[in-house]
Amino acid sequence: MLKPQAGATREIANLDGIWRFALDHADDTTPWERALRGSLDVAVPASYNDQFVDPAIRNHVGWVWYQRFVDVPRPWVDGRIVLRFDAATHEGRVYVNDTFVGEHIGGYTPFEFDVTDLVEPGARFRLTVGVNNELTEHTVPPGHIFDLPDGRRKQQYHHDFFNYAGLARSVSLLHVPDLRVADVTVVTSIENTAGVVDVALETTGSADIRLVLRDEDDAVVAEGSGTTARLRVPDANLWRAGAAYLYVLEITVLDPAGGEVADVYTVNVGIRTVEVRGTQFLLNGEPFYFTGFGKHEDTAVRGKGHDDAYLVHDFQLLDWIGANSFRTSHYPYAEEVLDYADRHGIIVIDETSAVGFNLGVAGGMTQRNPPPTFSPETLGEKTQATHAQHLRELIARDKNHPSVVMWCIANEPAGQEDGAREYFAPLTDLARELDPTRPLTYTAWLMANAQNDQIADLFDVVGINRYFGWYIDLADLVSAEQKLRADIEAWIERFQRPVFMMEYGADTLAGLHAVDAAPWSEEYQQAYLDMHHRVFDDYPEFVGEHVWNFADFRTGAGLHRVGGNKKGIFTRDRQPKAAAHTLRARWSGLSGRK
Ligand code: GCB
Repeated sequence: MLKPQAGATREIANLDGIWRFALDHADDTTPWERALRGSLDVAVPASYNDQFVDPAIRNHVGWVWYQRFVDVPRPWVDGRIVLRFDAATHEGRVYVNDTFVGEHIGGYTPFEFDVTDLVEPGARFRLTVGVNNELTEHTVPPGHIFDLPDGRRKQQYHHDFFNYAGLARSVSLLHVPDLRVADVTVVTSIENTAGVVDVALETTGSADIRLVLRDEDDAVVAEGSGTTARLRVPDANLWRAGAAYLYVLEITVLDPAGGEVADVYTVNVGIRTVEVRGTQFLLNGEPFYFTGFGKHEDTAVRGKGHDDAYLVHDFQLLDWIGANSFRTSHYPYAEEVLDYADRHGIIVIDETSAVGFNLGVAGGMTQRNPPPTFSPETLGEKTQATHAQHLRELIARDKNHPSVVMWCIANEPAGQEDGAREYFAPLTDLARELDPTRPLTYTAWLMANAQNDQIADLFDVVGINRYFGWYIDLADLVSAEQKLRADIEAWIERFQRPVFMMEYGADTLAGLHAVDAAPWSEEYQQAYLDMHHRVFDDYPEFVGEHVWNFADFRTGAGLHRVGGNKKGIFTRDRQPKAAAHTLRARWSGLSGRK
């Protein structure tokens, strides 16, 4: 799905701002038919939970309602009018005045509806959006809802971050031409010093196509025509980590009858290649070593709301600390983040929202006698179909970003359990069919090891999340180091492919110091990281280190969660803990590890 764009043939009316807000009421089954009850207002984009002080709102399980009036610009008489939601977490239902327009399931990918026939240029309409945050056995991520005897409903889930919900990304009304670009796929390759840009286009009707590729100085470097074309850039500037170079592909759609310009759409193109060969991860044919973090979209008050200032600041911190990459744990991030990564040469591992696929874990703790994760009654065909749909939407949205070098299909599934292979094999097949150009990975949890894992060979890169020295061998880094080495060696030996530490970290309370480096102190986090780095450096098959987490973040309630997860290298308000300096010293000198 194309990102909205304003230009010669397209316009955007941004609908962010203050909307009316209400929780769902059992005695009002058609809230979209009139002004929402009550006096609550809410900011968009932002999760709704922490904007209010009422726990009944913060912990609400079910539907909430957003509403505002929208003025349709008078000049929008020709063409189509489209309502676009960058995301509604986890499910959205949209009404224009009294009419139901459509719904979308999946909390982190965009959706849109053509409302041309329902609205009138020059007039206003009432836009009501229902958003549901329920997680069940069939949603991705999964969860379970308990009906308590007193009538309350409680949401349980298996992942370790707060179930923020609402309209956390932008909403807009688009004006697009009838005859337009519907989709575009750009794949790049390198031939000696030339860049090759393969373009495949879909349009809404038959059209003549003109393609122009410009460099950063706006000079034309290649031209072409037709819905599939190969453009060649002699002496191309490659897109590299830390040194992004973006060409701009301008697609002009011409009306075949009169030759008039119907639509113009542009795409940023980074010429680069990605490949896994043996135990190496190659970027532009050269071994690449990832340094960085698993991140979250998480800030105070906004929850998962996208915020441009935090975006800029977080990338500044990545640069300051010497990180070259991050993983969009544990869901697709706002598209603005990927655009920014494209422009600044930060590498992204793009993850689906398949997290908590492990019924043996709840609230971050292992459960006794859990049910099987993969079975017809638990995560079965229905969940798999939803997962496949999420994967399609993720790849459709992000396929053209040069910063995205790998798809992460799931975080910490129960890969050691029976049924895991049957569940994942069709999904890895699907991902390869949708995008044959990018490697695949997933992250293995601590209890899935090289001996019992049933799925790692379906992927190109073995991603492991390891907490030796934290959940295992707390305060005993000597034993932790022995176990870590044994674990890594076993993965390498069995799978003979690149191994990537996707998560390692220790909860740390900023300001807590201990001369004996006791757990939770800043000294322990430093010692823990030092031990890991000593180990990583001994294995040439190791291709990356992503510390868990970039910053402290909010979680559900848990005995071991003191004001959230504190494994951040930065606090939630982005101040460095001592370990930030440890990483900065290491990563600044690491560029030439291989
Ligand atoms: C993990 C999860 C991550 C948690 C982390 C932790 O393995 O992938 O979502 O937050 O551990 O801190 O326990």
